[in-house]
Amino acid sequence: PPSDLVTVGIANRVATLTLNNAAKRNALSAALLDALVAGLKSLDTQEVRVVILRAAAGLPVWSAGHDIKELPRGHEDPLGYSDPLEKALRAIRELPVPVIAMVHGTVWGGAFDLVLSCDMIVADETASFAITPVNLGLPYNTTGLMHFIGRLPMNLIKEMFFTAAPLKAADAEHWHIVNHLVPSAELEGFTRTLAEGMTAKAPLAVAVIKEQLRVLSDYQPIAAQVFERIQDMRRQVYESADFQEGIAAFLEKRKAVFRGT
Ligand code: KGA
Repeated sequence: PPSDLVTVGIANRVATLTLNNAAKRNALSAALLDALVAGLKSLDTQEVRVVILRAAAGLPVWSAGHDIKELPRGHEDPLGYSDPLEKALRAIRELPVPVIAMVHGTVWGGAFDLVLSCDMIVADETASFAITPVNLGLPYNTTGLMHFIGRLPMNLIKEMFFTAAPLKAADAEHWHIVNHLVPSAELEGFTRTLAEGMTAKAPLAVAVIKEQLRVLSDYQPIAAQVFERIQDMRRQVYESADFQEGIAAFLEKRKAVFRGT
């Protein structure tokens, strides 16, 4: 059934998917992500040649990231393969047409992974980007880290992950996180022009180049033992008292006190 959490509009072969839950700051709940994936799957990619992913007009928060209330409370991988966020990231990355993230406002946690999983980002001066698992005591997943490694320099990744501090729009432009930084008043027009410029290009070539870039940038052979060691280290983190504390602190609207246990 259509959901009002994500609306879909199509004009001139460009589909616009709009995250539309202002009250919850577009937190990436299972319901919102399922609606996003359903919206993407509903597109006829013969007809639609480009997708724009945006938040509803004027919201100061583009998305608050993973719905923290829906994170499993310990003893379960918080970002497992079947997590709704992971499914949505794959749906965007595997979609055979370009997806442009149009960003007005602040982007948090898993929502940063979401916009980085789009093929390009256009933002305005209100945009900022933060990756925040260390505020929650959450061990980020390996696939997610691969998304960052494929896109950003290692020193920036480390600064962003270790500080959880939002990166301002100008710095995001400096680090090539955004393809274009444009004034707020021009954001929609600029993004639409960029999208429409791709709609007449050869769709088979576009689709296969997108898929080649995905497969090549994801390609990272890793020994089974190494992967299992990383998973075991992650398990110790999501089973820790600190992870419980991180989530509890968010729910109780207070600062977390981490003890390293
Ligand atoms: N999950 C669940 N609910 C959220 C939420 C989230 N990520 N962010 C906001 N909400 C809810 C919040 O509980 C409140 O609900 C409402 O949205 C408005 O939030 O009305 P209620 O029921 O109390 P708030 O905080 O009042 O809005 P604000 O003052 O405008 O502040 C907006 C921000 C975005 C600054 C603030 O809400 C915030 O800091 N949110 C958490 C941002 C964050 O750390 N996200 C990362 C989530 O982790 C994540 O994605 C992963 C996987 N990670 O980092 O590894």
